[in-house]
Amino acid sequence: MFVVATAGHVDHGKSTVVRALTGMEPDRWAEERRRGMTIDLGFAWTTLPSGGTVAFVDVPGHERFVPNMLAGVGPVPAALIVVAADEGWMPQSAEHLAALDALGVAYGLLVVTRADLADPGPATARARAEIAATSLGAVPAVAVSGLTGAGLPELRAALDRLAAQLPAPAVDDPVRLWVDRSFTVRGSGTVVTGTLGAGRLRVGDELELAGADEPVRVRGLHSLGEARSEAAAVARVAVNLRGTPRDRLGRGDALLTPGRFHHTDLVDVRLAGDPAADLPATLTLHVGSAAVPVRVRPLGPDTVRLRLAHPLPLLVGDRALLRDPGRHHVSGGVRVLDVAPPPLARRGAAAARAQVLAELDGRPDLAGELRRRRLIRAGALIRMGVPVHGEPGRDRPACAEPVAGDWLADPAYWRRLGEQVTEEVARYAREHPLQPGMPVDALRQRLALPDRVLVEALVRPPLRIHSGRVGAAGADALPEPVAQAVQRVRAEYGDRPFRAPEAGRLVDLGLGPREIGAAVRAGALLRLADNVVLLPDALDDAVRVLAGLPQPFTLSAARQALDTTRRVAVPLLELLDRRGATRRLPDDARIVVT
Ligand SMILES: Nc1nc2c(ncn2[C@@H]2O[C@H](COP(=O)(O)OP(=O)(O)OP(=O)(O)O)[C@@H](O)[C@H]2O)c(=O)[nH]1
Ligand SMILES: [Mg+2]
Repeated sequence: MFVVATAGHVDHGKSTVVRALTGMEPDRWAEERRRGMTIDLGFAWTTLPSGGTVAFVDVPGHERFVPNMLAGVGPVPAALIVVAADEGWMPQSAEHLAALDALGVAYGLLVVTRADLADPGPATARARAEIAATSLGAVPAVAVSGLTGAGLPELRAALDRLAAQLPAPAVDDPVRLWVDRSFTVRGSGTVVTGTLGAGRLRVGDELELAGADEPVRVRGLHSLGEARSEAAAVARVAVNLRGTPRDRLGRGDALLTPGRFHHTDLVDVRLAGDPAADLPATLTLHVGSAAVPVRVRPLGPDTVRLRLAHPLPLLVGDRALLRDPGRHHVSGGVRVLDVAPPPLARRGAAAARAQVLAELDGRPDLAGELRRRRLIRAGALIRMGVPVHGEPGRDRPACAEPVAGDWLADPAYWRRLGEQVTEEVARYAREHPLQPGMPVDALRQRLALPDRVLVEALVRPPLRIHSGRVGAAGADALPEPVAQAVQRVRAEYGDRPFRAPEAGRLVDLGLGPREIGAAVRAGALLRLADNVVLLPDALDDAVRVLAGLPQPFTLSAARQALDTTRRVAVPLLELLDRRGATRRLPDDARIVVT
């Protein structure tokens, strides 16, 4: 199937030619048929001589309904430009063509209708000249009469040739179905329709709906009036949604493959063509079937920042159109350069941003994004429309390799971070000589990194992470001054291991509360109570000595056997009790547990 939208001035015969080709009525509303005028989008389809199917999105020509026209052509990559032989080129011929040009529509046909009423030659020549100057370029032209049927076989053949030219649809891309219609079917609930330009839909799929917390589920699927279990792009589809009230969505909403689109209300864009210097400060942005008021902030000669009245799922490279609804004027096309641009808070930030944008062309560029953003999750880039595996057919660039988790980094920035880690850890060691290394989280904050796994990935030998701290390998050994103090304790008390230094003696040895804390954390001293410390091997030695006593033994017997004082013996035995090495009996005597 391929989908083509009509375009052209009011009453030039768009609906008539669609009706003649398909035998279907594109004007769905009684009011449209009564007034003989299309108001909203119409849908019809037919089989071509080749056996292929063409589906039409028939648009209104009246200037009042240009927003409806734009919702129809927005997601459709081919156009049937209709001009009446007897009226020739008219204002909405021009406005519709400007819209197709702004959206970059590159495939189309010129149909000169009402050829029974006037010589189609002049209208054809003028229209071809106008069209040739746009993204459509030179297009084939067919003269037809809806009245006599003349030219219809030629038009069918021309549609077949157009279909053959269209690029193959990207059926594996994520789905972004712009809703052009929503209604309720009794017994089935909410149904939305749209032109599926890429990807595929299946019954049972879960889709994301902007602004909704819960995913929506595809309950049923129709294409060209028939129920399907699956529809692949390009296709007109009607999607029945399970449990989604009709007032939750309508034209301009999009159903999305979950997790694949970034919803943004701020974009930097390039204006196509020769941008008018006096672009109004507020305009309407048309993209897909959506129309959203935007505030325009000029940045560079052909770049502007758009603040959207509500967020849309936009990708880098998207084409859209700006229109001045007051002046009935298509201001021009835009190409999305950045869907997550930085705020412009500082003085001169706008000028600097303009320079950055001057280098961008809307083609997603992984290395460039990483250079500008320095560090970003792969998922976030994918949601902006930037493939993280490099270009198909090209070597995967080194920067496509995550540095940690799903984080991607600009290689130069990552190298600088590695150097900073060494500097920060050395500085921390100087400022906190008693700490066994820099806490990982302190380092993360110091480097302004958003995720701890990044710090972990940046720590390389000789640095290492031990107990949540970054230090030189072996630095969980003691800071130098403490190590020396412990050494002195060992020299002095090694042969009477249960004699704890008195408080004054500890100070003489260089062991204040902070030093004792550092030594205890590092396992170099054992703290029994405030200011009561032993060498760490004392515990095992004590158990050995106590096991040699007649069991059970009293506190006093233990004190004598260990050659120590109550000051040490009481907390030491309590510690051994807690560790289960000794057990205290009801009469306060103890036994060694074997
Ligand atoms: N004689 C003659 N009349 C035609 C032909 N095509 C359309 N008409 C008449 O022109 C009028 C407008 O035709 P439509 O098909 O409704 O035009 P349209 O472009 O769809 O109009 P809008 O949707 O309102 O923009 C109708 O009265 C048609 O009968 C034709 O080939 N020959
Ligand atoms: Mg019509």
